[in-house]
Amino acid sequence: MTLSDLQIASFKKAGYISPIRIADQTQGDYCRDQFNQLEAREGREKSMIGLLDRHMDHPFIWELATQPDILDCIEAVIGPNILLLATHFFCKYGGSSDRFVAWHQDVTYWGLEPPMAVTAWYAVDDSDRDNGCMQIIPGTHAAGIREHGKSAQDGNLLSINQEVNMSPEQEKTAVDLILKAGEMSIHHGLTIHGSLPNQSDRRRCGLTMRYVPTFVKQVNANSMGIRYHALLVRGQDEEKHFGEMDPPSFK
Ligand SMILES: O=C(O)CCC(=O)C(=O)O
Repeated sequence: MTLSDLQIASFKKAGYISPIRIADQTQGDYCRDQFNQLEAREGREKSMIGLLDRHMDHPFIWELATQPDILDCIEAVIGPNILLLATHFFCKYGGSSDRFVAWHQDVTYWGLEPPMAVTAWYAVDDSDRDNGCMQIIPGTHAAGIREHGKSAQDGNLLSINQEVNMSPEQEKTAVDLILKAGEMSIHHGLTIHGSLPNQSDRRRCGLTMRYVPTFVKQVNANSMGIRYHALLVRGQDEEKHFGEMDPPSFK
């Protein structure tokens, strides 16, 4: 798959690209069915934000994170040598849930040097305004790392309740990333984004896949005290900043 010049230019200027179709109906249904099984085993509470790096024990996640079409898009924006840093589900249930994701930048608390990463957000379910799709503030990646405080609102799904303050004027420029199941968006690690509570009676689940070029190092543990086990998913890793991890084996 190739991104158009227009899409790449939009990533550079606005800090995101959306939507990009990745899976057809059958593949999308398969992925949702696999997630449903994982959710049934792990329970809803954990499925909201507690399913981290399950590409190591679930082939459907590994297959998605290494799918050539996704890696082609990632290569177009970060170059040919690519590490999969992490995967993480963000799942918000319908009903009266107050769970939301406060405005933030991804790389602020990841301990990376340079602070550079790209996220592919794959829609397991249809994701729209009603069920709390992701929102981004275009162009915010260009201003570097912003200071984050703590959210005053209950229900923030982020690891340390972080939030970057946005003025009402800035919030007015937010764009809804409306995706059908099987589509994805890509955002720059400095682009400010978040999502509102799910006000529908439908689940909204997305799989985030985080990628970095091989020249990026982790110089500090992330906000959860974790050192990443990054895996080479395309190209060459001459720097070996994350060591040499074997890819998962599902035999
Ligand atoms: O899925 C969401 O609502 C937010 C995702 C997010 O914050 C991220 O990709 O870092």
